[in-house]
Amino acid sequence: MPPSLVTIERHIIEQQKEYPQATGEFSALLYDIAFAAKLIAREVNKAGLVDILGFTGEENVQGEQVAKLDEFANDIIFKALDHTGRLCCMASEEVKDIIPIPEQFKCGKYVLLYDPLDGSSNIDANVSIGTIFSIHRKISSGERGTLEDCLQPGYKQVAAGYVIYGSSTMLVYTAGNGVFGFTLDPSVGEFLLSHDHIQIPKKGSIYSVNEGNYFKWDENVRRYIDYVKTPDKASGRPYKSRYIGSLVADFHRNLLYGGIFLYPADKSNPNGKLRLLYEANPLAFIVEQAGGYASDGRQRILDIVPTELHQRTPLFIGSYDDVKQVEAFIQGQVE
Ligand code: P6P
Repeated sequence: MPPSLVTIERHIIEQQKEYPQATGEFSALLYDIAFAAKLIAREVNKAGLVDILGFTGEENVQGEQVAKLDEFANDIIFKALDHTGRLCCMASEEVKDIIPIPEQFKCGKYVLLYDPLDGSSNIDANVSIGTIFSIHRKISSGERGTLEDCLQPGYKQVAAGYVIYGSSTMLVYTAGNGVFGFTLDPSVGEFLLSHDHIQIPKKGSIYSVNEGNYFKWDENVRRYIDYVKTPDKASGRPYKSRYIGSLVADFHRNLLYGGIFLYPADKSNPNGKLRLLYEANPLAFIVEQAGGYASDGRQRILDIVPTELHQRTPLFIGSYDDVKQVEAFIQGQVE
């Protein structure tokens, strides 16, 4: 079957054969997420035409203005998955506490953590935005999910993925057996395999960071940015600067082309800005499966043991050699 005709459903079933112990439940969960992504894509792609742009006037748990599409995406994911019997609980960037499965529905053995629409501040400017998701197994003893089920380190993830709503809508996921990209064919409403076994170049030539924060960073981070900007043909410098300001879009470009994305801690964000559970962890799982690496500057992102649902982390993610190099700068190993 040519890749262009491999739907995500077919791919998930074929992947399931790799894991004889895998139940259809996990495959169905990924299918449910793909279904929610199609519904969100439909609204995102016509957002400019209907009254769904702009802000609701409310604030989310992050104290950020909630864009109408944010709220819509959050609701879509919840309603597409709350009754399926595959989840024991959920957690969303938009919701302060864990989201229980309604009493009337059966609970399942998986946990879904998600950022329904990352980069939403870019919505009105028609810049690519994305959904990010992370799946863990339930570990608590009771029938219904608890905070304990959500606060698991990233290396325990069963699967992770993102949807990027851009010039085309793509769903990229890993279940621990490689990274696969599917492009939505709106004419048939199917995600079709378009990127088989994505691998990120071991070293890139793109750095992606908000340099407006330069004077708020630690001195070693500033030295790294100065280093990548210093011309040196032998080491492929200066790197190209690319920053969209939408994590999924910046990550996706680097995943395909190589490079490093940085959101360091700074004086305004002493623990970094990005969220561990539903932003850094899923992207770290994906990038490691693609041969890259993700760090908070001192340790592997996937080894961090979470203590809070919405905790932040500094994030350095992308090509293996580049992330290892910025770690060496941060740890003072480079003069
Ligand atoms: P800054 C978007 O608001 C977001 O959460 C990520 O998608 C993006 O990478 C980051 O914040 C951009 O932050 O401070 O550069 O605007």
